[in-house]
Amino acid sequence: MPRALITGITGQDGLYLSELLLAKGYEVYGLIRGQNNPKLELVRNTVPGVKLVTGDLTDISSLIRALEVAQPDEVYNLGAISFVAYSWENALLTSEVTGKAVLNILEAVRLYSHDDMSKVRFYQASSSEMFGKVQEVPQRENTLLWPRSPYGVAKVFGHYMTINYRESYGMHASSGILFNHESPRRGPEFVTRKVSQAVARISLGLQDDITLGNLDAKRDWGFAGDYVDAMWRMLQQDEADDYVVATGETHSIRELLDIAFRHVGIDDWEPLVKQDPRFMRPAEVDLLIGDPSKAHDQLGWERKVDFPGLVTMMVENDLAEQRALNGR
Ligand code: NDP
Ligand code: GDR
Repeated sequence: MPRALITGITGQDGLYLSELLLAKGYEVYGLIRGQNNPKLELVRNTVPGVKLVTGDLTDISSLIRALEVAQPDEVYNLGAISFVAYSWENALLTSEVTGKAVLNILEAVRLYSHDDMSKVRFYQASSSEMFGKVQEVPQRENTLLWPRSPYGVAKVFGHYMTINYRESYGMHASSGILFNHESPRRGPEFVTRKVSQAVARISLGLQDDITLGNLDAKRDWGFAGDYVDAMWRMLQQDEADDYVVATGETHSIRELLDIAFRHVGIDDWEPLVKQDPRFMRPAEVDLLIGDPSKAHDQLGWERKVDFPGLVTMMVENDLAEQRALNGR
């Protein structure tokens, strides 16, 4: 039975990846931080087969201990401070957790493996946020990186450190440059979930309007359930490498609003959307669109859910959730 250790087990991707690996017959361990993590019950209820081990990415001794407990064949490093807007207000913390801690886990894997680099395969959750200021459209594995947020800069560090461990020590370390991926499990701070929750509540008469920031930014949005499959495929290759995972389509926040509101029968939605500079970013990533050709050709990866399918899935989920919460 193959064994995997996942950091970021309480997050959106941690849950989907756990489900995928459990279904494939893996013994799955999840790193969980804090003495009383509020998401512990969520993990236990959603993926009861996962074994939990405490640890924090900023504490290398806890990572070595987690590796000794899990004895994994594969390590998926999904843990991070992942909210871009938060990263300006907490830049040093983001650098520690999203950036420097990647080195902690790479080093922990190296020490645990006693330089036997066939022992563990490693996945790093890199991000399209590393592309930042548009240099090339669509963005590919070798597009120049020009990050526009402390989060993006931290991810660049983790990305190159992963490449460096592959080149320096021969570690089977792959970096997935994943474009935005969403789901009903997305945190409510991210724009897709903020919109799907608000649209559900507005249509049920529980909320009057929604306040957002920049409506013109464009993102290449896919479904998280499809994207974790690409992570797994990367670690099944003979050689480690870096891959862009994206849909190859881009949509603005306005298009997201249009599909979500129309799904609940509201065509004239503009009066319901307010803008507030509070939700604008000091530096914006205006346009993201990825070229997933390499992942298609070498990993045989395909996305299954398209953009309208994703938005309606999220709105339907929030309608059901809000009805249950509010007895409607
Ligand atoms: P989430 O924000 O949903 O989950 C982040 C996870 O990181 C949580 O489980 C959180 O645990 C954990 N974490 C935070 N700080 C620490 C720490 N100090 N030690 C250990 N764990 C910690 O993110 P997603 O699931 O959406 O994303 C997974 C990864 O992929 C992240 O690295 C993200 O940056 C990256 N990524 C995501 C994309 C997306 O569109 N979703 C696109 C590209 C990259 P806790 O509950 O304890 O806070
Ligand atoms: P992003 O996702 O920054 O791309 O990072 P987010 O959903 O936060 O923002 C997407 C775009 O929407 C604009 N926007 C708003 N965003 C939020 N959160 N709230 C608002 O009210 C709002 N109004 C407009 C933003 O300005 C931005 O342009 C996500 C995270 O999952 C990262 O961890 C991951 O690396 C990248 O995707 C790829």
